[in-house]
Amino acid sequence: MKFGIYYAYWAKEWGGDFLPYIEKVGKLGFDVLEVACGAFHLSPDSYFRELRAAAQANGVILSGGYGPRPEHNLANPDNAAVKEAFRFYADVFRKMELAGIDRIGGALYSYWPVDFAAGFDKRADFERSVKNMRTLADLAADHGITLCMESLNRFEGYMINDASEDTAYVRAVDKPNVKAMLDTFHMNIEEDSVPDAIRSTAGLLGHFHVGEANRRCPAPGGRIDWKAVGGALRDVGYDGYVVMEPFVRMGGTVGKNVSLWRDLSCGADDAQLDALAAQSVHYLREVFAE
Ligand SMILES: [Mn+2]
Repeated sequence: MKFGIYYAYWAKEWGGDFLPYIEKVGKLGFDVLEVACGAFHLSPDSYFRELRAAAQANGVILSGGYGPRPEHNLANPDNAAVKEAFRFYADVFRKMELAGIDRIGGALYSYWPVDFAAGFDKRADFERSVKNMRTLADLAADHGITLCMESLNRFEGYMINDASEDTAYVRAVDKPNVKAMLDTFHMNIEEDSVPDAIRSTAGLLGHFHVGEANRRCPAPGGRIDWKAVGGALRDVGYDGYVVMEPFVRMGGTVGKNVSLWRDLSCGADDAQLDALAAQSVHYLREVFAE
């Protein structure tokens, strides 16, 4: 297993320049930097070659995340809109390959955050999403990319809320580069047993996010049993990435999208945030090896 962190720990807006984070996370003890792919269309090809070179120079692996905007919702009954979404994703995948990124995770099967007031038809959306995901999987395969379907809690999504819905979706799509993805923050809300949920994804798990119940960095003394999480990942032979996705600072679109209305960083400055992340990855490596 490789250990990573999502750049948005330090950011208030999605996108931006990921280059400075590559060296930073390497120095903090991470193997992987996860970046947001939703704004890839705004940067030229040369930028993604720079990302690849910087990652190689620092011994850091890059992974991708995306919470699709409504116009990229694969469950949309409007076929013309879905066709536009395929065009958007094709450009993202090509740039991911330039940057050396071989996997992307998130609610790629739907959109995020969901506007529940708009209403939805879960069954019909599932069927359209599965059909369109098969096409998206082929587009991704052209660039050697795996798509990871992140199970989200009920307050952020409706199509895949737990590991059983996740594996059902992945089996329905039935493409080798479409995998399940779990996040301990969401699992803490939805699963009867976090370790059993992980074990139920054996052979299908493509990506894994970690965070405390309140999305702080994993640490001893919290409500997630990290030893049990690591044990379950080992039970299923998981050899992918474990990426922490802490959100502790309010503000901006990031703070709004993750519903952060209080300062969970306790007023930490940048140096203190760095130190917390470094302690956390050190702890995870130790407890997952037990
Ligand atoms: Mn996540």
